[in-house]
Amino acid sequence: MDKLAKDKFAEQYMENLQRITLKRFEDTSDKDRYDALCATVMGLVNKDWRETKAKARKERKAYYLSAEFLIGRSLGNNLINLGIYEEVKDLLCEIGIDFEAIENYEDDAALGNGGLGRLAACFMDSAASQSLNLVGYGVRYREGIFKQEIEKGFQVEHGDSWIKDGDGWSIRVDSDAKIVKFRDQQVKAVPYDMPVVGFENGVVNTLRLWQSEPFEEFDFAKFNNFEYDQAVAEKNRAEDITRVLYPNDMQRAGKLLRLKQQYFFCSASIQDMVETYKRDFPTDLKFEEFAKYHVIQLNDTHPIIAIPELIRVLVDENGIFFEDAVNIASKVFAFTNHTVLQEALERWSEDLVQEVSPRCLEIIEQIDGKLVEELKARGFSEEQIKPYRILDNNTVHMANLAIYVGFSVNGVAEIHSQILKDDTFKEWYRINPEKFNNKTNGITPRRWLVYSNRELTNFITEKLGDDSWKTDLAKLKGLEKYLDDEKVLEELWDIKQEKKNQLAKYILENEGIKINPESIFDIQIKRIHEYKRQHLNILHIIHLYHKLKNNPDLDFTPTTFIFGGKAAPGYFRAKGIIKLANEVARVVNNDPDVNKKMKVVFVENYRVTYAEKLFPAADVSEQISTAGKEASGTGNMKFMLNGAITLGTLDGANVEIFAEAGEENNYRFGATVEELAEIADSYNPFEYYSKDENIKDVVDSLVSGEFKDNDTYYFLDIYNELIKPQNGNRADQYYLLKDFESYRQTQAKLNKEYRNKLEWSRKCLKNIANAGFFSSDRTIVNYADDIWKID
Ligand code: T68
Repeated sequence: MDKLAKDKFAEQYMENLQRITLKRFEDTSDKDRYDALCATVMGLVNKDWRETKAKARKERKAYYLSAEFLIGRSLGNNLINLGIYEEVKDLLCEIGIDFEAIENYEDDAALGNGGLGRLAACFMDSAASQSLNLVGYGVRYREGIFKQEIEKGFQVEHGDSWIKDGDGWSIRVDSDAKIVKFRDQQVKAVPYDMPVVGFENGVVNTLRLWQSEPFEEFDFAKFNNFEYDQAVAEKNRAEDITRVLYPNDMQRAGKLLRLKQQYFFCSASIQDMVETYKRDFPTDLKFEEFAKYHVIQLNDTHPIIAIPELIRVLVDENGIFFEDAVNIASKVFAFTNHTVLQEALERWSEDLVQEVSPRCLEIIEQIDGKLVEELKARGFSEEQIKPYRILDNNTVHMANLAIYVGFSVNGVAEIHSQILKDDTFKEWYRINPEKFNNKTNGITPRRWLVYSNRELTNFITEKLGDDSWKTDLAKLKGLEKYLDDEKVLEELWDIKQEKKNQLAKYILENEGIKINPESIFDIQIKRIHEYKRQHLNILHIIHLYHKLKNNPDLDFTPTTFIFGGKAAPGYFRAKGIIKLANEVARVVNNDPDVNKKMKVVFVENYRVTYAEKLFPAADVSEQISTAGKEASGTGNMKFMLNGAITLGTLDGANVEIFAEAGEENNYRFGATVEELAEIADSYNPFEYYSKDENIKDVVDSLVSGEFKDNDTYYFLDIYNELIKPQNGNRADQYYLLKDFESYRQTQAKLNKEYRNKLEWSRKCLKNIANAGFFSSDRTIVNYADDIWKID
């Protein structure tokens, strides 16, 4: 910003502040000041936004359909991408405004559960920064993911009405509202557009989130007829559709309202595309050319209902033949899978689809009929056709629908994409190998490094000589020339120490726990799930605790174990894991025999904004899922980019992290996918329990009374799962006991090696230097080149 721009910004800001509040400057609140800043930034991006839109008109575009966008805060990110963060901060400081207080005023836009939703947000940032024509379509939930409170060690959920005081980052576009018709209800879908600011490139793309509203604002006929309750009920029924985000990741909801949400935003988005197409190409409209201008990426199974919806709109509203409509759809849709867990792959009962959109069900039946015919013609028997069926047993298999109609199916890391071909979708791979491809996930370096770790950002820019790495992350490789430079390695260590000091201060303020900033920061932050094995980490902590208790002089580098994450409200065992972490923390932290050497912290309400403080401060990144279960992971990449060492299994993108940075610069442990497949039928966790004293000791501690679960049976449940076969399933579904010893040894090795500061710092640098591949800029360009064919 030059002087002129700065003055203009200041002037605009004061003008906005006055326009919004009618108050004297001294009387304005943090909220007033925050609102004025939003308005000023929105004013600043307005022109680029309009111009980006105008330029993209009549051009081929990609559309990212996602039920979730986990955005977090926008203020800092937008200022960074506009290239004016520091200037604006200084400027506000000059007029006596506490910038940090203003930043903290903003609520997270937490419209997602975890990795899948955050990936969508990173993709939007990267597409804009790479000047790609990508439009995001999603749902404007009034309540995002619940706020987590920890009470007596238990998770308690609270509502997250993030827009109750307004939303400075959206523009409501009434003129683009759509009508969405359900079998028994019509609602208005009103778009709220959010600007997606590219990094210092003048591009501003659009994220369009739909809000459900009553078709008629208020039924006065009913009201006047003394049917007041019913008039209100109708309004509520419409608003219910986008009232709240479903908080279960990895578990299909199977609820009518959830399918309604999906159909709601898909129908509105499809109508939007078709209408815009007709407006932009008014003469000799050829729908055969629709696919020339549109490609739609389906983020998991949630938006797959968009396929029959597009066909419905083409056939019923535009007079296209069914066959032609399917043909168009087959060139438009591409599908991304994010999990191999069967319980997450969506299947809807026919009744539910019928209740939401009878016409879509009819179209699905027709598509299924076409599929069966084709396979029969290829000589498939009834039995052989079964796994392909879109409609089977009165159930609609969403993934099958997308794979059959779509032209592309991708997994999100190499190993995951391989498992899709070998296992999850092996039948499809046999007949359509050409549809299958991999797109390894990535993260945006702007939010996850430039914004959240300014110290490391400055270090990198200084060492590389310029800051072009911010949009070309492969350039980090240039840092390798400092691998043997002791001064630089010490500098890097000091930066990590500074971030750890900052986190320690924040944790003291927010969790009331004092931690030693010089200890190893060992961090596991992600949704709580058995397959992610937070309880493996906890069992190992119990093991260490017992060891230290027995031998206070044990040679052990002091370590702080940090956890964060939410459990789905209905997931009993995940909630038990949270209670266990908190209970172990209580016991350990209050034990003067050990608490100089180890501490355990479960941070409350882990979210994007907390993550921004945690990743930069980590020494050890816990990525310990059962091999074959974590599709990719993206937290692993955020840790790596911020100079943490991965302690992980050969799972998801860990495999690629080890390959890029070198296994010798990380800590790999545990069984591989192949090893687990081999023992799947013979594995007996009880043997591990009875033969390994360490294992027996920690497993027994779950029920010995040492840790108290307030008679909830949470700990007994975990104990049982580990060693008692249950309803036909063997115990220890996720191979904790199998991997325990390997994990213990690797932890011990790491704990020792941390003391060699230079060697450790060298590993950190090696990881940072090789994190370039994990930029979502690379990922999004891969999508654009291979799948979307947009430049
Ligand atoms: C995650 N999936 C994968 N799902 O678990 C993770 N599910 O390995 C991967 O890195 C990430 O996707 C991005 O590809 C999820 O986060 C959900 O959040 C989810 C939400 C609703 C329903 C099902």
